Amino acid sequence: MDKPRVLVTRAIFPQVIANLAQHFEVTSNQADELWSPPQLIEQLQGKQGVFTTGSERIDAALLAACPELRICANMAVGYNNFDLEAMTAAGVLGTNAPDVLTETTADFAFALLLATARRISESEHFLRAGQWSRWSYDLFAGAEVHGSTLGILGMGRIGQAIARRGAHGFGMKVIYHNRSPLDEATQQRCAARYVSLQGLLREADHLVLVLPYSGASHHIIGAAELAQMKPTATLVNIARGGIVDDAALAAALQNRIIAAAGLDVFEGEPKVHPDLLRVPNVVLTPHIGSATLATRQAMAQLAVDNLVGFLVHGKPVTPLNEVRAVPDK
Ligand code: 8YV
Repeated sequence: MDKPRVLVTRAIFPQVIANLAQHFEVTSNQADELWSPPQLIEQLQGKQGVFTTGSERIDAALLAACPELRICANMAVGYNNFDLEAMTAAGVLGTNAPDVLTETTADFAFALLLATARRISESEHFLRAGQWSRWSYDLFAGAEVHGSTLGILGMGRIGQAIARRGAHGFGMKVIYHNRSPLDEATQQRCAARYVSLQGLLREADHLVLVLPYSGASHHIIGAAELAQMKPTATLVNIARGGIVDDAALAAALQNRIIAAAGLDVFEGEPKVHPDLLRVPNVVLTPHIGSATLATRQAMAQLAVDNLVGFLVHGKPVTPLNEVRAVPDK
């Protein structure tokens, strides 16, 4: 029997291609060309599976043009690039890559929080520019992290891992808002208290955004929400661009409505709102929250395991929707 055919949309660890090649006829993109939607459709012709990153949009138009496609395996925990409803309707499975990146991403949230609160990027730019001539009592004086109030919007696995670091590592008071409160045992493990969104905005010294992007979370932090935060507060977004209204945030940073922000994700990335590039009190990183080699390897391997699990054994590891297993289709 012919091997199923799988497309890998972006450059990836050579070992991943080798692992896939044991089970599939693989078309890879090790040249890392950026394909337009029509180019992606063209590449997908005759393929049963696709290894995607968070950047490729899988929607009804693509699915209609790729009738042989059975599974899209995302090398990302977030899957807002998938129209899951359209995928289910088309009988196409979606899988994501949860758990393997939780602790690494929570580490990064703290790195960004600390860099933002303690003004690390801003002060390094100052030093590199040769502007450091003497010590002074308030030189890059920032906000306290230990003992402060950590607010978390979105209390899934990564939010909880951030809460544990804040409460047990930095002695922070942790408050959170989520669609629904956590069960009592989980809440205790995180030493976290559920509050309303308004309470979160008003009480947090450092607010970290870790919620999935959807129509409901689009611009959930805009000018009105920023105005409710403390003028000394910092905002950290490691979730998705579009959750924050970047233009409103740049204005709030410029006008010192809040003290500082740390952003790993942007609306329309890799483009960054030009006003954010102009304000000094923001730390900007290029979507590297999960970027350690070990974690990226684990995420990629989970996508491989999902492709093999589904297309070869009829049983994916981390499915997002329910579709009939391949042999029955
Ligand atoms: C990925 C992420 O690096 O997992 C996610 O949801 O945002 C990142 O860890 C990115 O989506 C590329 O796949």
